[in-house]
Amino acid sequence: MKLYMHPASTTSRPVVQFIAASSIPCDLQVVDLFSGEHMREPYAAINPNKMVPMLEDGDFRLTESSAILKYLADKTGSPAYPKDLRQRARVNEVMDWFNANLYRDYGYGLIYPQVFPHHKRRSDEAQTATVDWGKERCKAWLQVLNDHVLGGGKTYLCGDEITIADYFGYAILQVGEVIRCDFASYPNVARWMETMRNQPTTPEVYAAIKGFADQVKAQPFVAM
Ligand SMILES: N[C@@H](CCC(=O)N[C@@H](CS)C(=O)NCC(=O)O)C(=O)O
Repeated sequence: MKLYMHPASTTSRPVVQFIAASSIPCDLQVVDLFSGEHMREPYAAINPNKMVPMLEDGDFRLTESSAILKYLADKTGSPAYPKDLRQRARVNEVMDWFNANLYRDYGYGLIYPQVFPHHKRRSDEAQTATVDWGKERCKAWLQVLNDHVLGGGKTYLCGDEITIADYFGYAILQVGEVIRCDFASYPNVARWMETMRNQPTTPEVYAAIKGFADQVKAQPFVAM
């Protein structure tokens, strides 16, 4: 198998970390997002989304980080994607929650417009409104994550065992380190982030984004 990815890509990281943590035999092929390799042939022809990650397993190609995690977990019989109907439904629910709810307001509302020039709004007024809206929405999502998803003393998002939802959710929330988000007001979230930060595979998989955070550490940001 081959995973087309980039180390600086939020959505590549959970897949790369799951592959590393589960010792899944899979080649990692970097698609250079910075030089626009994903927009050119041959990559653009095999992935019309022109995005990473994409998995290739023989003649089967799969995009969407969440779907790739589920495929790899099923293919390898990983306990990180439980077979029990309700446990699996919970993992699916949490992954969809991160993807559809938190990521929209946190990534595309609060963080990316401040960090990436092509996400910045055209006027100061629109930029401020976007970032403020994102921050307000994130307060509500983080409270849900803290009180409900991670409530009841759970170690991981779906119980006491790590699941693919943890790799997925951590990759999304960790991006906030670039704008220096502080989760102290959400103690269950802060504790879970620390648990994920301490996974043996985290330092290597997250090295590129940490390097980027260092590069922008003097820039002022609106953060949580
Ligand atoms: N929903 C997709 C999103 C993939 C995505 O946004 N990939 C970004 C990197 S994190 C990308 O390839 N961006 C290239 C571009 O927008 O030009 C997934 O979860 O895999």
